[in-house]
Amino acid sequence: MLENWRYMLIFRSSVFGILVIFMLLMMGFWVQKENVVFPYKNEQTIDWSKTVAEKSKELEQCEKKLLSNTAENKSMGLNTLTPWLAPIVWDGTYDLSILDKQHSGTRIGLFVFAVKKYIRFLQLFLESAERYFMVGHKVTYYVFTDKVDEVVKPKMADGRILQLHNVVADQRWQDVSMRRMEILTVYTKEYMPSEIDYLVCADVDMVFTDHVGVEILGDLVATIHPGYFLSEPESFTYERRPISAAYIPDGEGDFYYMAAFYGGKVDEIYKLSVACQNGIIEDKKKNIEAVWQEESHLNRYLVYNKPTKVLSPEYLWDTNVPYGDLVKKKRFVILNKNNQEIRN
Ligand code: 4GW
Ligand code: MN
Repeated sequence: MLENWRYMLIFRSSVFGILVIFMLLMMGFWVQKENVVFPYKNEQTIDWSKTVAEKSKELEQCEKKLLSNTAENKSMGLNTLTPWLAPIVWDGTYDLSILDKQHSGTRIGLFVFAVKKYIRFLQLFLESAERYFMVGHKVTYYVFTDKVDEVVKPKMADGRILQLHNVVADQRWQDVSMRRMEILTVYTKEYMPSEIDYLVCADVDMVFTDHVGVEILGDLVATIHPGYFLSEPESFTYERRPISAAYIPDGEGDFYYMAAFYGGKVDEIYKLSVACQNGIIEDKKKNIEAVWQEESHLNRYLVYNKPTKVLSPEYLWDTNVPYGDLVKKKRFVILNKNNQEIRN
């Protein structure tokens, strides 16, 4: 008897359950029909073109990354981060208003040699720097020349200082170029620590053509050579002779940096210049010279002392090299010089 009751109860509750499910399903159909469940169906669809436009900056960077990741072009030169996660500065990768505030009060040095016939480049270099280099910040120009009397002082903004220094004019141009390292070892130790926070070293046969500001500052900063930003490391023109102090073995090295624009904290440039100068002296003792003089020693140093920031070829452009369309801003441009005319 008791068993029967139990079956009756189970049977009844199952029938009841099925009925409830059936009713819910019917309600569902009704509700959907009345457009209550999906009321947003009639609302506006997303305007993707607008979203895409807003994201254009990000996409530009993605585009660069995609380009650099294709099979035929594994070059790292278009990335925005190095493999050791240092930023590679391209237009659009930094917020200048934040950085300018962070650097209010920062003192920046610009080191340049204008020896012998290269004095002719100095005026344009300085005038363009007044227009584009670290505008609104404290700047000291450290100009080294054998012709102090011939220097034309540009009209300078407040907070900017021009220091003129005499330097010997080496006979060989290679020595003129390398002499810069020796002078750096002295000034970054003796004078600059009390005068500036960061030092930027530049070639003089150049002109600033667009903004170059505090976004380039970092502990140790170097610029990718415009002729090699798409190249594979095997084709970098590092010093490949093991006998040289600038030797870099195959398989090592990340970028080919150009010695025409690099910088960092004064003590970092002190360490860099001492290492490079020692390499130059070692090579001289062996009666050899690195393939690209101090640029080779600089590249060697930067393989084993990774820069904390890398500048894209926007910061060192050469109008004679291809793929300029990948480099939207050309901020610091190499002058086309008449080699015959300026040769010493
Ligand atoms: C060939 O006769 C010369 S002269 C190659 C360099 C010379 C030179 C270089 C010079 O007579 N005086 C001088 O002050 N320099 C400095 O070294 C100057 O700051 C110049 O920008 C830097 C490197 O030389 P560069 O610009 O000729 O090197 P590249 O061709 O690699 O940019
Ligand atoms: Mn140059």
